[in-house]
Amino acid sequence: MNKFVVLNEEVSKALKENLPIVALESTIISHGMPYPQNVEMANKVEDIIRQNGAVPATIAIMEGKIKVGLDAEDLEILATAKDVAKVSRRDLAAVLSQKKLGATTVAATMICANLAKIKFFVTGGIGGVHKGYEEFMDVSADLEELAMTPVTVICAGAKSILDLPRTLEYLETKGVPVIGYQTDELPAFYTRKSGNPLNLRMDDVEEIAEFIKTKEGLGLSGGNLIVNPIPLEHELDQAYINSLIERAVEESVEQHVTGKDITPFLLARIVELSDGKSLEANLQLVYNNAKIGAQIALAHSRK
Ligand code: PSU
Ligand code: MN
Repeated sequence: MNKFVVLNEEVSKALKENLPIVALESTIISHGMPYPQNVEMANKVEDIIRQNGAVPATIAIMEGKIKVGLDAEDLEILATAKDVAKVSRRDLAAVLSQKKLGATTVAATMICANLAKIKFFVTGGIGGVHKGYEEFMDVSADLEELAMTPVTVICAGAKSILDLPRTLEYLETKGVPVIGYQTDELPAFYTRKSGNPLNLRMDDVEEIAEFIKTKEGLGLSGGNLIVNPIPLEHELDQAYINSLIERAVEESVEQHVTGKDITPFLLARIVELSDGKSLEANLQLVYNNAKIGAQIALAHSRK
């Protein structure tokens, strides 16, 4: 094992016994949701993964180590501390060497999961190509990571804070399979549809597990993206949420928010503008992803 990686007992035992393991990110806790819903989510998502037959491994940077598998106290710290660094690929070595507290994005969580030999990772949504790309050239490092690192990411698509058609084009160029779970189009996080068709659809977890085994058998590098629509009963109205998103994006431009602060700014603003409705949808889609992600990891481990 890499010398920076520290496993907790549950994850260490699962690795030795070849049990299915599902990684979880910590940026969603520290920078993606307000307290106390963030820590409630972090605990509940782990329980859902256990209930569905896999072992959860939430990942964060603490005291110069990559902690894989956190305890309740770690989760509380990540949920409440004011000085948590948002760690993407660029930031990983610096936050480790300076022994800062860091929450990992999708990109950094994929890197750390791969170092710990974990193949599955559940989250809410990935980063992507931002709106206004022509001017700002803002593309999340999550997309490059999906191109490189052999981890399967289960999410609810990407938010329409992003330029979804360009995000799909980027993933196609980089050779990342994007598989719709029981859907023909890219879900847009708060809504089941986005109007962007996918070329791959799979309707059950066995089929997805078989696909992953096949890709492993080919020795192809890079990750996979499984997009799982938010459950119907929790979906938000498309016109409603998109108008709030547009307003939040306009405010981010007016206030000159840049770089890694853009995504957290937009997420927090959408929660405020929607009076918490977006947060409730966000929680529900993460729980749904945890269920499907654990089932995929379990099906894969049985093959
Ligand atoms: N989208 C969400 N919630 C989140 C994020 C994205 O709906 O918490 C976080 C994830 O950690 C993702 C990161 O990897 O934001 C992307 O940030 P950036 O666009 O700066 O790469
Ligand atoms: Mn960015």
